[in-house]
Parts: sequence; structure tokens; C-alpha cells
Amino acid sequence: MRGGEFFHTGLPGIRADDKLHALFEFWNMKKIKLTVMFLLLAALAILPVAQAADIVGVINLKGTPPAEKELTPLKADANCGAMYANSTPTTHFYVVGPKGELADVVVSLKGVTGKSTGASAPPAVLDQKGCLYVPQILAIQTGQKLVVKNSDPCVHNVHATPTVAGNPESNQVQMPGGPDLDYAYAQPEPFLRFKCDVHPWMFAWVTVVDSPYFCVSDKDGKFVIKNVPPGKYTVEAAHRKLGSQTQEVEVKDGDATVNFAFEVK
Ligand SMILES: [Cu+2]
Repeated sequence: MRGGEFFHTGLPGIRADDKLHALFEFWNMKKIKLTVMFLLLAALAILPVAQAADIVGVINLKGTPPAEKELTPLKADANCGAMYANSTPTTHFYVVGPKGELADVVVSLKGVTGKSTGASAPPAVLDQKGCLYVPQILAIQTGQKLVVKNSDPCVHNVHATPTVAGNPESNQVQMPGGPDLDYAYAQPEPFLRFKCDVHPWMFAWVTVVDSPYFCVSDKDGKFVIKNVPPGKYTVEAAHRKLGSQTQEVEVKDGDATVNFAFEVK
């Protein structure tokens, strides 16, 4: 029945059945919208939401690294040598486990910059113990405080020698029992060198990263980069003597594993 023809729509030229039709269309649209929304909500409820996860792995060294060098000048130094009555300290260029587990590899997400939480991160600590820097390989964030301690009974001269513009060089005497020295670097820099001007064998290498996504492999060659948001990344593993390697990894639905193998050439 064309009942609409008998009604007045209030709008010139628009018939009542057109108006009813428009109303019906409107309800239809609303129904479709509601259905879409319901389906989306259902999908969210069923599908696991991608969450931040860890990137984990093991780093191995193939081949036999060159023997570490004995630090004879340390041994010969009256103050430092006294701390090694029954041993001779050596360099620590290759810290390798019995099965080739490689420590002191800095692992980070390449190209992830501007994400530093360094300003609010707890300070990193670099100590001087037995006339050596401990640890000798360290990684910090841009803006993160680095505290240098002197646990030795002798004087050291902490000389930071960055090479990237914006990271200041500094050279400070630190007496035994003296106050800690504080450092912070604004720019990312791989293996920023700390040395001691009193003891020429003393070095530490501090990699400065512009994100919280990094770590240094432990004595078992293991590394964990924590709380990485979902996404595709290039993971870089950098060893001061062996160079660096990269691998692609995707973080989704749980932890991602990526292993590295370095080789002595
Ligand atoms: Cu020193």
C-alpha cells in the first residue's frame, strides 16, 4: 500500500514513504555498525593482544681466541702489584666459557633511538678494583648516570675519552676513599673508552644506547633484552675485538629467541 501518498511530510517534494525509507535505512546502518562493533570486541576478547616480551639468546665463539696478555706492569707497580701476591692479572679481551659461551657482548636493537629512559633509570656503576676497571665492558642509556667508584687503596685518574660530538671528554683524579665521580652522555656511542692516566693498562668500554633495549651477555653467553614492544627489529651483537653482527627478529606472542655465533679468524 502506498499509504505515504496520503501523508504530509512537512518537507516540500519529499513524500512520506521516502521518509519512512530513510528511517529504515538509518536503522539498518545502525544495526550494521553495532554488528561490526560487536565483532571487533569479540575479536579482541578471543585474540591475544600482542604484549611486550623479551628477546633472549646465547652467544657463542667458534675457534680459540688468542691468549690473554699478562699485565706485567700492573704486577710491577708497588701499590697495584701488592693486591696480586699469588696471581698475575691478565687482559680480558675474550671472556669465554668451556663450550665457547661468549661474555661481554653488547646486544641492542639497532636503529631504535629516542627511546631512552636513562634520566629515570638507576645509575650504572663502574668500579676500580685491583687496579682494573670492573666491569670492563658496560652498557648504559643516554642520559643515564654512570657512577665511577674507587675501591682501591691507591689513586686513579679516570679519563673518559668519547669520540662522538656532544659527549664530553673528562679527566679526573680519584683518591682512595674519595667521593664517587658521576658521568652521563647525551649521544649514543659504541665502546666509549675510559682509561686511567696513572695505570696505562686500565681500560673500560662503555656503550651508550639511546633506548632501554640492550644488555651485555653474561659468562654463560646469555643475554636478555627485556620488555620489547611488539614489532620487527634488527638485533645487533657487538664485541669489542670481534666486531658486530646483526639478525632480524620479530616480537609477537611471547619471547623471541635469536642466537649469535662469532668466529675467531
Ligand atoms: Cu688507575
